[in-house]
Amino acid sequence: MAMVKLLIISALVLIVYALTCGATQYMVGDNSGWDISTDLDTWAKDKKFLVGDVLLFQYSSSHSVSEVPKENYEGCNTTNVLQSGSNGNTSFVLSSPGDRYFICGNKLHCYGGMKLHVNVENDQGTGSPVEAPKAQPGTALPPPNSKSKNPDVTSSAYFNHVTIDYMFISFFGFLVLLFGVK
Ligand SMILES: *[C@@H]1O[C@H](CO)[C@@H](O)[C@H](O)[C@H]1NC(C)=O
Ligand SMILES: *[C@@H]1O[C@H](CO)[C@@H](O)[C@H](O)[C@H]1NC(C)=O
Ligand SMILES: [Cu+2]
Repeated sequence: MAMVKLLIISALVLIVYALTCGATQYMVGDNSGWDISTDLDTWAKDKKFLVGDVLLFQYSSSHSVSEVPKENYEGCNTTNVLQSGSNGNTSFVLSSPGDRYFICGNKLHCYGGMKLHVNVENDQGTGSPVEAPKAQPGTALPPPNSKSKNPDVTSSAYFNHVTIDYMFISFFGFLVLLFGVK
């Protein structure tokens, strides 16, 4: 009996490990979504964004979302948009470390606080499905460099798949542990 308990605990640990190792998809603003009424600073404050994570923006038709360089973020300036979406469901892959800046395409909303800045960190853990650029351990994060970013918006489905694969493999291992050892 004790052996079975041990196996179950090991399997659970494995599942949790697999879940935390996969890329995370963050729903911006959680249930409030990407909205003028959402306190986005507070939402972002307690989160650690890692390379490979995905930001999913969901919003009503009066809004849009644009990624802009830092210079344009402060003044809600949409002249130099890196990438944007307006269909109500837009995801951005955080494909490299550094700062990323998002604003609503409606300037007044942006002035009202509908803007989001996240700092993306290198994933120090193992098993990340994303090939993060190999920085020397112990050195500071590279300075933000928006020019070198090449986020691929369409690849977010791939990251979801990877996470689901991890879950599946873990669950399969769990079953093998439960029924294979008697
Ligand atoms: C907006 O940014 C562009 C450069 O991206 C700059 O030329 C322009 O002057 C800015 N507009 C305002 C109103 O600051
Ligand atoms: C919104 O986008 C996410 C990620 O791209 C996707 O998983 C989800 O199915 C989409 N939802 C809708 C309602 O289109
Ligand atoms: Cu808006």
